[in-house]
Amino acid sequence: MVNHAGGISLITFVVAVAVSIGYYQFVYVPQANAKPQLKEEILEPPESTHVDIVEGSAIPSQVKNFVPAEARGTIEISNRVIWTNKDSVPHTVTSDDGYVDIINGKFDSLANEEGGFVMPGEEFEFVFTKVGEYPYHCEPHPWMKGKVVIVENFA
Ligand SMILES: [Cu+2]
Repeated sequence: MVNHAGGISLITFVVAVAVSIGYYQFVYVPQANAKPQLKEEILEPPESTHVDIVEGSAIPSQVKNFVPAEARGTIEISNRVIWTNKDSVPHTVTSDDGYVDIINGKFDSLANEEGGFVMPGEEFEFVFTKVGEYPYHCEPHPWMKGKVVIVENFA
């Protein structure tokens, strides 16, 4: 009698553990790791904000490099920023404070899978999925400084 009851409670215990592990592995963990659901307009904004890296940006005495130095985008509309290197030397677009976007990762052309430097005539693009201010610079030419400001959409 005692043994039989013990057997049932052991089975109950094993089942309960299996259910908890299953819940943790297949329900809790996937939910905890899932990226937040963001609106399509944030992930794929219909418009882009443009910044030029102008000719002569590598010259320390030249005041103009990232133009405009402060680029403004609106979330859900133009929170994708595209930098075009119109200079004759490679540059980078690198966050001052190591900002990591929850969807698009590190705000740094050097962290980009295509290789890092924005070569002459090429573009670098980054989609900011959150309203905020994002100061950045160029790694080899630290006097090149810019800022992206992504503002709320009041439309
Ligand atoms: Cu540069």
